[in-house]
Amino acid sequence: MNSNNISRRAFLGKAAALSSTLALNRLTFAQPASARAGKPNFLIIIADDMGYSDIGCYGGEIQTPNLDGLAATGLRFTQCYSTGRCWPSRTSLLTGYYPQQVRMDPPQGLLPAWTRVVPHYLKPLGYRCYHSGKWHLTGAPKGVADGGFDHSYILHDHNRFFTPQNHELDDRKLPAVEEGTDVSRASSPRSEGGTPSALRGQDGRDTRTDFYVTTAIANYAVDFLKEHAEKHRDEPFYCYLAFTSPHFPLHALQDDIARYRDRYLEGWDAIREQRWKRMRQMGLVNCDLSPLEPDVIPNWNFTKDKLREMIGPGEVDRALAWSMLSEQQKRFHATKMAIHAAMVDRMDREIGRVLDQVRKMEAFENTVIFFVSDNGASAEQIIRGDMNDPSAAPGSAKSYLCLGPGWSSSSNTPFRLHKSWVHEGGISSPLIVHWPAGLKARNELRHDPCHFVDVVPTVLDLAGGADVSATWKGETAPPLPGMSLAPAFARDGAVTHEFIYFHHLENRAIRVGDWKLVAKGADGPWELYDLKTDRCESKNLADKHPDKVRELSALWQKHEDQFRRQAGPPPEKKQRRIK
Ligand SMILES: [Ca+2]
Repeated sequence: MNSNNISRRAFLGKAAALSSTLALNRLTFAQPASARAGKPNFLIIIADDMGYSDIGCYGGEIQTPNLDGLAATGLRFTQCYSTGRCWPSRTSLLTGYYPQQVRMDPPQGLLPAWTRVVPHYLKPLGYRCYHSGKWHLTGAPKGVADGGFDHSYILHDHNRFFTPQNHELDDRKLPAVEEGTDVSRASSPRSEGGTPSALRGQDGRDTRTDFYVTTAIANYAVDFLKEHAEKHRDEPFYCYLAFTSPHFPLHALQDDIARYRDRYLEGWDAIREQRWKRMRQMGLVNCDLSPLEPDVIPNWNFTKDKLREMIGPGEVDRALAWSMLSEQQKRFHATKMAIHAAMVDRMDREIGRVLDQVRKMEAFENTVIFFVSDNGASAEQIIRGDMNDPSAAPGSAKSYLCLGPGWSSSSNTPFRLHKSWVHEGGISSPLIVHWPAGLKARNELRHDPCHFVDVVPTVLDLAGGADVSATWKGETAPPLPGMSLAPAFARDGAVTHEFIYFHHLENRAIRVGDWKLVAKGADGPWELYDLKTDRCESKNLADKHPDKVRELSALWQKHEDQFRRQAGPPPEKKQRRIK
C-alpha cells in the first residue's frame, strides 16, 4: 500500500508526540482553546442529495455565503467521491471502510464486531464526540450505545421536514413533532422549561408549529457545543453534523422559497450551461458539458401516469430539453428547483449559526472543517410519508415533491447521471476543507482524487495517536482502505491512491490514476474513460483499449471479493436489528 496509508509505526510515533501535547494542554489549562497548540477539533458537515455544482463555490447560483467563505479561506477538492448513496456514504465517513467491508451495501444486520465508529478511535485520545442529524448507519443503530458518541440527535424520519415522527436524543425516542403534541417529556442537555431547546426559536419561543428539521439539526449541534464550552472546554471535540437537506421531499420555509421563486424559469438547460462556464473559469473541471440523458431514470420511480395522477399535469418524468416542456410544466419545475435552492440556502444559514458557535468558543482557528454531500442529486420520483396533496402549497408539509431527472442533471453539472449510479454525477462530491491553524493555503484547489474512506484516516492522522491496527472486541480489523489527505493540505498532487472502488446496486466502477472503468447495472458493459480530459464520460474508450478493460475489471473483481470476504457472512437473522 502507499506510504500515505496509516501505519502502526506512524501512529506509534505520533503517540509519543501525543504525550507531550497532553502535557502542554495541562499546562495551558486557563488559556482559551485557540491559544493552545493542542489537538484540533473536527466539524464534519454533510449535505444529503446535493449536486456537485449546487453551492456557489462549486459554480452554483444558490446563495451559500457561509460555505463560500470556508472555501475562500480554505481548500476545495475537485475530485472527491462519495459512494453514490446515503447509507453507504455515511458508513465510509463514520467507519473509514468501504460499505462492502462492513456489510452495509446492501445492509446485512450489524456491523462486523471489529468495526469501530470514529468516536471509538477518538475517545481514548481525549475527544468529546457529538452527532446531530441523519444517521443511517443501520449496522450500528444507536448513536451513543453503538456509535460511541457523547451526544447524538438522530433524525430517523426522512419524509417530513416539519413534523418528524421518529427521532431520538441520546438513544431515547423523542415525541413526534406535530401540533398539539406534548413535547415537555422530552429531555435535552439544555432543556429549558421542559421543552428541548432545539424545539425553541432563538428567542426561546416554543416553535413546535414551525419546526423545521434543518434548523433543529443545527440547534442540537449548537446545544452540544455550548455544553462542551461550559463543561469540557479543555477537551477537543469531534462534531458530525448530518443534514437531510436537500433530500426529497422538497420541503422548505415559504419565505426561503420566495427568494428563488422566479430564478429558475429560464430552465435547466440554461442553468447547466451557466454553471459549467463558471466551473471551467474556476478551474473545477476541464471537460465538456455532458448531454441530458432522458432515457435513464431510476427503475423504482413512479410511472409517468402515476406521477401525473398523484402530482398533476406539471410533472415531467424525464430529463427532456427544457423547450419541450409546456408553460405549465416550466412554471411547476421552476418552483421545484426554487424549493431545492431554498433548502440548500437554509442549510448554509444554519451552518453559519454552528460556525458562529465555534467562533464564540474561540475554537474556529483550530477546528478542521470538512463539508461534503453524501451523493449526487437525485433523479428519483416517488412519494412516501404523508403522500402528496396536489392542492397544498409546493414545499409545504402536505406536499411531497421530488427534484426529478431534469433539475438533478442541472445540480450534477457538468457530469453524467445521478444518485445511485457511479458515473461521475452520482459520486462526485464537493469537499471543502477549512483549518486556519493548520492550513497555509487560502482559496486553493486540490485535484487529488479522493474518497469518503479517506476522511477517517485524515481525522486520525491529525488527531494523532490512534492505533488502528489494535484489536477491537477481541477481533482484528482489516486495514483502513483510505489515506490521510493531510499531505494534500500542503500541496496539490501529494496523495495518490492505488485505486478507488465503487459498487452500488450493481453499478460498478474502479478508478486507477486517470482511468475509470464503469458500468450501469449487472448487465451493463464496462465503459472506459480517461478522466484527465473527459470527466464527463463522453468518449468511451473500451473498444480502443481492451487490455485496459481486462486489467481494471480484474482489479475491481479482486477488491470486490476481498471486501466481501473481510465482511464475513451476515449474522443470523435473529441477531439482526435492522427494521
Ligand atoms: Ca443521500
